[in-house]
Amino acid sequence: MPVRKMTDEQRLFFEANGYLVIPNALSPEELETVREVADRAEAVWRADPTRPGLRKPNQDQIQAPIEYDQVLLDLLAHPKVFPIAWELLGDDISMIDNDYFITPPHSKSHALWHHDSGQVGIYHPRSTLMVKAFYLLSDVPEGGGGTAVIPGSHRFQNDFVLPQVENPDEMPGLVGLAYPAGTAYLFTGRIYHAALNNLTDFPRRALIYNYGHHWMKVWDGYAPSEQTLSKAKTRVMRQLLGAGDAYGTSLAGCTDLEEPG
Ligand SMILES: O=C(O)CCC(=O)C(=O)O
Repeated sequence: MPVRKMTDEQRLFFEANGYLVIPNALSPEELETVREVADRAEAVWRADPTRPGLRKPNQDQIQAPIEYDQVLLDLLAHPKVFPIAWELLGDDISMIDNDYFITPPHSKSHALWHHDSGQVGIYHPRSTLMVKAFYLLSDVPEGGGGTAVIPGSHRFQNDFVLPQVENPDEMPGLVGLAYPAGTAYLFTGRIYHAALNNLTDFPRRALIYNYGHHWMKVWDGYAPSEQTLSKAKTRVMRQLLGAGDAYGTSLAGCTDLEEPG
């Protein structure tokens, strides 16, 4: 049976806006499991300051959560979300980086307005170099430190000058991605996005999986370990973890996320 990818409504929405929201991407049972393993990963990371990531007053970044647990690795190919990134990027999709972000209560933005992909020599308004998928592990209300995007800004010309705002919450036209835990959203790396201030009493928790093309280098510090690579048993997962020739590897003809690799 073919892998179900995007509906026409989703294709149109993404094409026009540059992002897409998947309500209830994680079932209540999945959410509970993912939260448990994310908590365990966080405890291991906090107990060992040599583990990679950022420890800042406005952001804890547990780098490469796929290294901590099979469940966090499996999310990279989640059947409700990964096929969408696959359709958007094409058959040469691969993982570029992955993170677990915790935004402390009452903290200022850790990411002002930016694009993720700005490679030279590319006509960005027509290109999709990266697609990032977020899984919310906590409810994110308005003012809760969530991501915001400027819809349609992935099509802005390369020389477009964004208004300069000191406070990212004040960008005209922004759309805040404030949703309940279990929601996933994806956006193209070319859309202007930011993390807003967390004005609430609660941390914001999100897992982030960034996809690009197989011929792109993995972001520094995110190359999977040999141990993680050895856990990749499917064709999809092996490609996502970078196995295979940079230019000749493809998911063309793959109709089953579980096809052995
Ligand atoms: O934390 C967020 O919501 C935004 C993070 C961000 O800007 C990014 O992943 O590029």
